[in-house]
Amino acid sequence: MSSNHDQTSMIRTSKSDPMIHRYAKNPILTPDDVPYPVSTVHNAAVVQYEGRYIMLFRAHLHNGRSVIGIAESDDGFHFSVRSRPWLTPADEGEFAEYEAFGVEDPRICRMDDAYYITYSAYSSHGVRIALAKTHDFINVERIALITEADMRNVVLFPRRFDGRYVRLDRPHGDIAPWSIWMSSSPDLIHWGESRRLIAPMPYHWDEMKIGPGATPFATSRGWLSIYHGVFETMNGAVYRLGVALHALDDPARILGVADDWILEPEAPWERSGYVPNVVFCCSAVPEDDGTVKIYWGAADTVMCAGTASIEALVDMCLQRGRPPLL
Ligand code: M1P
Repeated sequence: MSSNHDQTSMIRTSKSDPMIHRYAKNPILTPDDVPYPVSTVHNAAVVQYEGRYIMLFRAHLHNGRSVIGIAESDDGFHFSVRSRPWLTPADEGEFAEYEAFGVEDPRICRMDDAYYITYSAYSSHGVRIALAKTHDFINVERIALITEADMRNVVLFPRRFDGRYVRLDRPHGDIAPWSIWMSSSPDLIHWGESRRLIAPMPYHWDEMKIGPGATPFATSRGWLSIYHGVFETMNGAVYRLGVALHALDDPARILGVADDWILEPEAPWERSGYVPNVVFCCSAVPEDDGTVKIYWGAADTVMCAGTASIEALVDMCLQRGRPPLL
């Protein structure tokens, strides 16, 4: 990682040259597109499946609790929503106890022929992360609750390292700032070897907390990981997106964390809604043409999309980096 913290070494030269080019017809999905009553559509995971795009999105029901809906698309921008939610709180067994208040913020990771979903399970006991699996986006099998309370924002790496699965996670804590951690597992169920990887930077755009966002994807120069960072203002918190690069052979080795954010709330539907001033990412889909489609929930109310150059994001991490830990 470059140690150069020089404010003049900007990669971007103007606001008309953004890192993420917003899709012209944002928002791509709103509550009006859902054929059952919801008040929000946000924090969605998108993956390619059998030549199409599948989206799992979080939606608030009119009782204030969240379910996970499903939508499909040919081009990654125009989605149609299936008639029923895809994952609702379990009604029996261990999951029922821990999902009683809702299921939220899915992330999808393809490994071999399976698609693994990590999602937040809310209950009076706090928020835990649950792991589920699907092969066809019709049937879903819950596997395990893979964290204690309180944990959010768990993303899996899509391969094993020295035989172990690896994830990024984000514990809550009253003493330490809310940082991005890494844990590993022999079986996706039992996790350990936890260590802190990236911390919020004081008086920076992410000084209050950060959290893993999209499932990391491999580039020729490392794993790209898009995350969110939060800054507390006198007018409430502002959620922005940042990017980090992990070594291909060892994701615990951080090659760069971009100093600047890559997206901030600008559009009216990002600045105003259920929770104002939020862009929150749960997925990024790399394409064969060197771009990546990035998806974000806007103001916890609607879904938006944009595209970015993968090389430009990698350059940003390597050429305009900041220390991952202070
Ligand atoms: O309202 C913004 C986000 O707040 C929480 O995220 P985090 O704990 O990472 O700050 C979650 O409730 C998330 O769903 C929500 O979008």
